[in-house]
Amino acid sequence: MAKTWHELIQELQFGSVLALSRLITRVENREPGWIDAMQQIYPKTGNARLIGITGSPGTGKSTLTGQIARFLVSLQKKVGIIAVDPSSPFSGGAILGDRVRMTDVSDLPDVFVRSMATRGALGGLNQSARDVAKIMDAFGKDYILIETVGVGQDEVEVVRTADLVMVVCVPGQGDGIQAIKAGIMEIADLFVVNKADLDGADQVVADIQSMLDMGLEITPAPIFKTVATKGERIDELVTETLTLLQKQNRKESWLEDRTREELIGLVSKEMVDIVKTNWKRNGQLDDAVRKIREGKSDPYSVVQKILVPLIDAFK
Ligand SMILES: Nc1nc2c(ncn2[C@@H]2O[C@H](COP(=O)(O)OP(=O)(O)OP(=O)(O)O)[C@@H](O)[C@H]2O)c(=O)[nH]1
Ligand SMILES: [Mg+2]
Repeated sequence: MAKTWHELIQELQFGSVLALSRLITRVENREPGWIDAMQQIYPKTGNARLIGITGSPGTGKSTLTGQIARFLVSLQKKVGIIAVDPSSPFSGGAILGDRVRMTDVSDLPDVFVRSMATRGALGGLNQSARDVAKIMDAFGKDYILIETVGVGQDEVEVVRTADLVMVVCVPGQGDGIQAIKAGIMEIADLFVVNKADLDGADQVVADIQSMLDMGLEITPAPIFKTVATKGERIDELVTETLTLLQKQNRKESWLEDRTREELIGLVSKEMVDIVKTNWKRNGQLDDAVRKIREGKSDPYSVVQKILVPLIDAFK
């Protein structure tokens, strides 16, 4: 017999990693009852801080994430890692790559690693990542590291909602700084120039610095040179991260915006799902399509018909 939501949530609170893993899967799959479950989980959240780690592909984000986790564990902190993988869950390659590089980390007690595919997240990438983070939070994680490639809009959205955002750059990537400029620069609370063992790291620091100098920030984001593979300067990076988090750089208005966006996102998704499910069940979708094709109706009239009762409900 499969466990009930209630049983899993109880086990989650007793520290069962298996329950944590199962709850995440069920919520990700939007199994019936998931909203009720999240409702019960929500009051147990609020302790964990979310750290977004983003940057171009191959900049060493996973290696860095692993090192940060390791350092946090040495400070007796409990860590969750969400690795958002750009490849499909079925292509395997990149996910396996992440698993391999993070194996030593996930073997550490108090570190829980979860990979998520960019595509195919039933609740949308951003919402699914937030759900996963909340379940980890309720489990008792102190810090949740979210790694995403900073290329697509969806991936940037995911880290944008974190309490602190690290942008990872490397030397020798001609487009390194160029890639950062496109939308990610503004969301960085902290810059990491990783692979500082390679030539040109100081140039990258200088490039970022000059970009920051052009900005209007009163306190520009600090820049750290690291060598993730050797764990160099990870201690300083984490210490500064924790200091920044303690100062709470997010304003109440920002937090309100985040809540507002989440609410609107959830409602739109759920409403569309309800309409789709019912349409399919009662055959109205096929009906409408046929009528439109036969020229007996049009998409606007169909939409209007659905919206009227909704609008009435809000009167
Ligand atoms: N020389 C050098 N190589 C590094 C450093 N950090 C990571 N690497 C190497 O860079 C490669 C990519 O590292 P990952 O940690 O997988 O990078 P990533 O940004 O997570 O990659 P994607 O998730 O595929 O975008 C690996 O071969 C690492 O060993 C570093 O500080 N110096
Ligand atoms: Mg990675």
